Amino acid sequence: MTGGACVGDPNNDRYPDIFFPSIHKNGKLYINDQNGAFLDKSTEYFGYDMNKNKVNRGNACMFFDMNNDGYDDLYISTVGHKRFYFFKNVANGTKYEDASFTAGLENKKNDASQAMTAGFSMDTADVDNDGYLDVVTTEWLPLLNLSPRDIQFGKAPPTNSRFFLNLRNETFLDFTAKANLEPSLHAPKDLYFEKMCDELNKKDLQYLMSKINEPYKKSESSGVTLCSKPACTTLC
Ligand SMILES: [Ca+2]
Ligand SMILES: [Ca+2]
Ligand SMILES: [Ca+2]
Repeated sequence: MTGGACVGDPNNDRYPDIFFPSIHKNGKLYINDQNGAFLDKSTEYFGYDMNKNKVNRGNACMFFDMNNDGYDDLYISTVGHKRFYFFKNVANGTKYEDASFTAGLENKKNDASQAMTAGFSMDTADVDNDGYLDVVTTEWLPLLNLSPRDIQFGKAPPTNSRFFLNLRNETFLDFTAKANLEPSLHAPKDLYFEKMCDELNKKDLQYLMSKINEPYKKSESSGVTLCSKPACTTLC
């Protein structure tokens, strides 16, 4: 899915809750009342005035527990904005605080390029088997951010397609290049959907992608081992 709602359990009561991102408004969090209904708890969790756009240009979203405290944290990709949003779950599952920059998940565009985000789907998996979930994000049109001069000199695109390694201290490291996942100038455009998995349980990463009107397929760089020694010795 390129964008849309996500399901998680931010209050850790074992009843699934729903977040709906919004391009033009803040997005809404509905908490399961355990009786077949969902209650809009956006203001309580985010503390924002719904009439003011605090979370701009939301597109896709994903709940995942980045620090294994039992409470799902929330990541939101954006389109046509300067950054993504990452919300840390605090106060025993009753509030979210914007931890985008402290966690290293702001996924900003290259400041010099004046480029805007084009974030699409995201996924999470424990790629290095350290017990902490890692994150992959994708971008709709990675080459939009390049000037003709950038392309001429082969500059790597400052794309929102990133792989973030969880450093187990509530921060993430952009590990895209070291994981051999940096989109190249010849990378497929319109990369819409990704999935990380370990289908053969070989403790490595298969990186799956699809393009418009093409079937879901495994990328040529499948089987990237992210924590082979010695590359990750100091990081994992
Ligand atoms: Ca719940
Ligand atoms: Ca958490
Ligand atoms: Ca991990």
